[in-house]
Amino acid sequence: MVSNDTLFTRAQSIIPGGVNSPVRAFRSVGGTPRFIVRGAGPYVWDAEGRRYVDYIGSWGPLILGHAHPAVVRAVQDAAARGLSYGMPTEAEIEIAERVCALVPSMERVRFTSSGTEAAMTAIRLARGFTGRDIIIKFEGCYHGHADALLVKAGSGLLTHGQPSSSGVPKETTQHTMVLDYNDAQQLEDAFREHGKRIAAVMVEPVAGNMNLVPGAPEFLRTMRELCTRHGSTLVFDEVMSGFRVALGGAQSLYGITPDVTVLGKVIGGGMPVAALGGRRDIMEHLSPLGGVYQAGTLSGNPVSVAAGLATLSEIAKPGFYEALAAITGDFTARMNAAASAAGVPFCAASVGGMFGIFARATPPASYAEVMQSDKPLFNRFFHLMLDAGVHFAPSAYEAGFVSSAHDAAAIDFTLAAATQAFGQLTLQAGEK
Ligand code: KE4
Repeated sequence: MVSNDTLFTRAQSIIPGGVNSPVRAFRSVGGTPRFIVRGAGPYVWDAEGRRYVDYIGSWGPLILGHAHPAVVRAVQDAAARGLSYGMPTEAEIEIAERVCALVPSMERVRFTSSGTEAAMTAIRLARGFTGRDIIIKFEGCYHGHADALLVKAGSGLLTHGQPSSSGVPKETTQHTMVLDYNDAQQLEDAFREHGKRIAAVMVEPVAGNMNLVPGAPEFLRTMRELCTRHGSTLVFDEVMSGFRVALGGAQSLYGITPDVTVLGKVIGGGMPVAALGGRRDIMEHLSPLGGVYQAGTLSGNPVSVAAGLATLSEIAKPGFYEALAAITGDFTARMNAAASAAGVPFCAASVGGMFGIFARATPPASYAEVMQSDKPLFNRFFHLMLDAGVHFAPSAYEAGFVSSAHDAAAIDFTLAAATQAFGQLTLQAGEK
């Protein structure tokens, strides 16, 4: 058996930070990432043979749990017929028809291999469709790592954003404005000042990249109304919330119809599938019909699409989301009760199969409130739980995910560990 430490040292000798996506490196929580060798249902096992109840779920895609038999079988069958053609297949038509039937705002859809590609394309499409440049996004929302979206708030309220990453020229972000999430007044002000120059507003309707912060209905309604009035494109980034908070995504919960939706994660069931879709008159500006270019060698890949179709078949079954929301709601309610009983400033909240655990007394409703969380306290909780065999997201600023495979045994195991952890945090606080 090789230890996680040995693997991490070896990984860091050849991969920057030892990981292929930064959040996996545990730099926010400290310690050594667990190198996973297999998953089954709600569990993963690391290189040292330790089992964890998994609440990362590959950051959202694993809504059926790990190695679901129907998904594995679909992938095996597709792979045995060939891995990729770079030529159209009927399966791509089928997944397009299924996704558009489940998300009626999507009259046309184009598939990509990652959410970043889909979000980047949605921005380019909105600019091509409107002939305008300004994009509005919100502090705390993440839409992948395309240059135009790696932007933090500018110095002034309605000034243009500053790059949030080195290597991004400020000319690339000068047309991106970053406002406060859930602040409808700021949005009104921005449209009053720039309205006819705004190509798009891009938002996570239920934000999951600053931990879980649901969009306020008034905020999203104002956004819809302003985009309609000014001819700007409303883009819902539902890469995380799509097929996660409800079968029809957040847009079905709020009853708001965006012009373009970005999807990912669940629609691939763990394989690389993402998509953008929306109004036909907008989508037909995409190449080869229109002048907005977009392409991808493995877009609509048959093996990935097979995983997506198998996943969509399972989640479309009657009662799936009611059961998932019930498991997740019960979990967060019991976490709140355990934290309250221990007298520690923790709380939890959920929307469908997505949840947040916060090191603060009440769930945050804004980025500023998220930033008031007690990060060191969260990190101590994270490691107490990890040592007890429960793997939450290695960051105080990430949402968590429950799958349909999280049965009573997994949830009860988690609550027993959390009760112990909260008790130890209380003891530590008493020793200070
Ligand atoms: P990908 O390029 O990672 O497939 O999707 C980017 C993306 C776009 N939009 C939203 C709302 C997203 O949440 C994401 C990716 N989410 C992160 C989780 N915080 C993926 C995890 C990671 O970066 O490793």
